[in-house]
Order: sequence, then structure tokens, then C-alpha cells
Amino acid sequence: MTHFLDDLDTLTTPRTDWTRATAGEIYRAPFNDLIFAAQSVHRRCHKANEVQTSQLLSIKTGGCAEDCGYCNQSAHFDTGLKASKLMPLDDVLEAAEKAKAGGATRFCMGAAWRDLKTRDEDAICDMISGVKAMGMETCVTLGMLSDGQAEKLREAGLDYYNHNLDTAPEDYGRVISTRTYQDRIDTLDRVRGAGIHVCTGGIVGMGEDEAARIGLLTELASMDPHPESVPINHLVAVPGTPLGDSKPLDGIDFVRTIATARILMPKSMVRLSAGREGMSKELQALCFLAGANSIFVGEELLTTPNPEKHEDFDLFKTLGIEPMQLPAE
Ligand code: SAM
Ligand code: DTB
Ligand code: SF4
Repeated sequence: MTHFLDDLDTLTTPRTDWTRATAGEIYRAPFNDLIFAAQSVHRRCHKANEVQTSQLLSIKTGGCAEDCGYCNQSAHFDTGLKASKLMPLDDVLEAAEKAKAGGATRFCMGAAWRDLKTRDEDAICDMISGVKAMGMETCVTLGMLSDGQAEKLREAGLDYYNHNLDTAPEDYGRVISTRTYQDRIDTLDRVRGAGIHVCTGGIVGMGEDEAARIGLLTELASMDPHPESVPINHLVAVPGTPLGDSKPLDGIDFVRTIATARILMPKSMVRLSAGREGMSKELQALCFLAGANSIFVGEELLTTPNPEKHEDFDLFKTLGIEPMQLPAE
């Protein structure tokens, strides 16, 4: 009988009825079988040698009311980060122009907010429509949304909303206490309901166990439809945060996480997100082989370092990877 990891016709059809048991079987498969299956799925559903590039900008930094244990922007922890107010529109648009000139195709604006306040909606919509007018894809991550807000953002030209599940439901309380897993799912439902592409994923390397990584991936792959974009972040451990002295996840386990995401959500973009600064070229190459096909470019993520752009484009060249281009305007 054919092993299910060899049945590519079935694997490349997205399904939302994954169980943790099957996801665990995939995650724990012999490494070569796992990578071969993930790469086979990948090249049936995506261009084999193409990677999408997004660039982040922190439009409002620090002083956040939430207590996410990984985050240096929470007002609950003393990390020495300087908080700032919402950035003026012109500065945001200038940064987006630079990102576009540097080759990024999507501009993702992040704010250290618990939720989007009515008073900030117009300023955010102006940023979205300004970036959209440059011909870039737009993404924002602003915390929780309430009824009607997602529609407003969509009308301004928003393509993607990022809001992460972060970890498995049973691990969540260890990391965050100020909002629930269900709050996150409610925001994602509002985003989906407004016709905005969903970008949601999580963080590994937070001291979670393997079951929690498999649980997170199963939650993501149970969303119907699957999120269009799935960021897999490795924790950027920041001293002063509760998770600041977490031990990095073993590289092979990290690659297993990426490969399992690729197989569970064959058509989604899987983003090798935060944490690349600490990764070797070889580890990143294995992640691309395992099906990652998106990265953040630019020397800063939101508040922490990311590889220099020229290093990333050199790596692409070494690997024969083409950065994804936007369709001609
Ligand atoms: N405040 C909003 C929120 O939490 O939804 C938007 C910005 S928040 C920084 C976006 C995401 O970045 C978080 O959900 C988390 O998954 C990720 N993140 C934050 N700090 C991180 C860190 N130190 N390492 C890795 N990922 C991190
Ligand atoms: C996501 O999943 N990763 C990005 C983006 N969505 C907003 C954020 C990573 C943040 C890393 C820590 C920092 O630079 O502040
Ligand atoms: Fe605030 Fe977002 Fe950081 Fe949580 S992850 S503390 S919500 S900025």
C-alpha cells in the first residue's frame, strides 16, 4: 500500500480535517521522507524556486497593554525599549517607497496595540491607501478588531491582516494572560468575513514541547479556508521578557515544523519569519527545501534585527531563488 506521504494527489488538495495524530505522524516521519514529501507538495503547488518578500515597519512602538511573554513591546516588562507614538503618514510612505525600491513586494505595518481604537482608524486607512497606491501589497497587524473595522480597512485597500495564534491552545496560558485564544480566533473571523487575506501563524522556540508545535499547526490547518499566509517565527529572545532566556529550538525541529506546515497547508504561503538573524545559510536553505516560500526582508523586523537585505539577496543568488515579482501594473 502507498504511504500517505507518497500520495501527492491527495496531499496537494487542501483539507481542514487534520487530526493531531496525523499531523504528529508527519512531523515525526523519518527526516528524509518528511522533506521529500514537503518539497514534492511544494513544487506541485508553488513555483519551486520563488520566494516572496515582505518588509515590516513598526508604526507604533512599545507601551502595549498586553502581556505577551515573548514581546519586548509590552508595558508589563522592562526591556529598555523606547516607546513612541503613531508615526506620521509621510514617514510611513517614505519607508514603504524604500522597501519597494529595495525589492519587497508587500509592506506590513505593525502597531503595539491591544486593539484598534476608533480614533486611529482614519490614520491607518490613509497609510494603507497610500502604500496601496504605490503598487505594493498591504498588510497590517494592529491587535484585535471589532465589528466593522475589518471592512473599513478592506475599503482602504488592505490585502492582508496578520494576527497570530502564537502557540497551541493548551500552551497559550503560559505565554499570555491578557486576552484569550478565542479573542484571536474572533478577530481572524472578522478579517476573513471582510474578504481580507488571513495571515496567521505562531512562534516556536518559546520552550514549548513538540506536542504544542504539532497542536499549533493542527489549529492553523483546521481553519476553513486555510490562512493564505502562515508565518512561522522563531522566538527572538529579548532579555527582560519572561521568555528572554528560552533555549533556541533545535534546527532540525524547526525544519520539521516548516515541512509539516507545508504539507498540512499545501497552497498557503509559509513564511520563514522572525529569528533568521540567528540562523545559518544552511538552516535557511533547508527551510526553503522544506517548503518555506516567503521571508521578511530589511535589517529590522519590528524592533529587533533581521539580516541585511544584501545578505538575503546573496543567499537567494547562491540558492538560485528568484524573489517573487508583483504583476505589472
Ligand atoms: N500588537 C499586535 C498583535 O500582537 O497582534 C501586532 C504586533 S505583534 C509584535 C505581531 C506578532 O509578532 C505577535 O503575534 C508575535 O507572534 C510576533 N512576535 C512578537 N514578538 C516576537 C519575538 N520576540 N519573537 C518572535 N515573534 C514575535
Ligand atoms: C509575524 O508573524 N512576525 C512579524 C509580523 N508577524 C508582525 C513580527 C516579528 C516580530 C519580531 C520581534 C520584533 O522585531 O519586535
Ligand atoms: Fe502587544 Fe502585540 Fe507585543 Fe502582545 S505581541 S505585547 S499585543 S505588541
